[in-house]
Amino acid sequence: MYWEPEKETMDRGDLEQLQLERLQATLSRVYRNVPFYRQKFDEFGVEPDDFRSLNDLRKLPFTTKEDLRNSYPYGMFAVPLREVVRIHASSGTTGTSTVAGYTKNDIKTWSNLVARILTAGGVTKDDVIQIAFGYGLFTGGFGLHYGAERVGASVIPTSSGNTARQVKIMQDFKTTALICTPSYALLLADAISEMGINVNSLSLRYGLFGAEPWSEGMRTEIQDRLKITATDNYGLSEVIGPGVAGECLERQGLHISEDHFLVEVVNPDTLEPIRLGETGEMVITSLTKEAFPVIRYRTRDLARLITEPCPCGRKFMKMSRVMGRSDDMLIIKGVNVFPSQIEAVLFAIEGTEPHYQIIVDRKGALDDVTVLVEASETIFFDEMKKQNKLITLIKKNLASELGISVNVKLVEKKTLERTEGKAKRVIDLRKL
Ligand code: DLL
Repeated sequence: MYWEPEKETMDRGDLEQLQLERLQATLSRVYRNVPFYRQKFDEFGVEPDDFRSLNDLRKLPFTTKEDLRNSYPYGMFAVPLREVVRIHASSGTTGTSTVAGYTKNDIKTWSNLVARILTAGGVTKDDVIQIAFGYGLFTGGFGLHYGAERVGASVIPTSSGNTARQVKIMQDFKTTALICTPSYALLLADAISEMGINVNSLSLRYGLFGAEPWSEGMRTEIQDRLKITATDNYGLSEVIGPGVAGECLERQGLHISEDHFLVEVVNPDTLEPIRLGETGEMVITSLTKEAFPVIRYRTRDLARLITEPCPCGRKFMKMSRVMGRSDDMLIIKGVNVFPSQIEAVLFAIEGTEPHYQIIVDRKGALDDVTVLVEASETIFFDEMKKQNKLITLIKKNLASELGISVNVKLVEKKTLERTEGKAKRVIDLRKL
């Protein structure tokens, strides 16, 4: 089922024509209204009229998070503040936060884009949707909320936290679709079993998860434990929030709403375009946003584009799941390692709980990595011999996946910190 069939199944040629028209309009708008972009155009000796094909976009430089921070709070807005009806901001945990503004039209567009993703993930107006993303400056709660209302579903804005209450509401209000981060979905699954509730007695059918990286193993775990079909959706506040891309029920990659976002994939070191289908950093240009357009925004997210046609009939190109952020990549003994690779190994091993943390430290000149894994109760209270056997197995599988050896430590169930939002997988003591 499609939300906007005429757009989602658009012929490639028509789509590229639409993208070009919208790109030209966006470029003229930012040239006229955003001093930062006008300066870049001037510096690179180009004018809005010089963009005759989609490839011409390469005449412009990239925009970075740093650029957005330098224009804090409203410097990148392309409309006067009186036309802005909503303001969100990123958390700013790694520096000044970035601020996103929306006009009335932007909110309409955004709701539609989220409605597409919800529909692709199996949700209809007959669903009762529990939104357990934080409502506030974070785009997750409000973004999904407006999209869910647009679909016409019954929306329960529980926001994040208060896990026992979430479960009670899920039970009493007969929630059919759950929306939150994948790590919070697992925490809810734990709470459901601890409260002695049989998951089959709940009405849950679909889960739409996003806002953080997760592995196929984690999807299997969530689907098995909550008895739902779980899809992945992607977005970022600088680009619009949730609604940039989302999986259909095939669950083989996330359809990008290409009529609103132009995606390039570049080598994060050289910034050169890479061959179609290879993994690189996603760079996104907004094609319809009014208040806060972004041109060639470097997301830092690593993924690859999938061009094979999807059996669902949508024509939009897909992106693979995000394997991690280029700034999350660990370089251990000279080898590049992503937390998601470690997660994939752990989830395939019997006897471990789906909770882990990666501690990176420096011993002398060398990086030293310890993976803390929660062991299931039976293993933990078992004889040392069994525990050691499990540790050896995890180490062996990690070494063969990563190509380097890391330390592994089993910890008791529930010792690692749980989050209601985005999980913190890596603790880097080198930076502390
Ligand atoms: O997380 C927007 C969002 C909300 C997306 C709810 C989906 C659902 P930010 O807080 O600005 O916005 O964080 C954006 O989160 O650059 C990625 O690194 C990461 N991220 C988002 N979705 C996914 C995903 C929201 N499905 C940053 N898989 C992005 C992996 C994701 N990483």
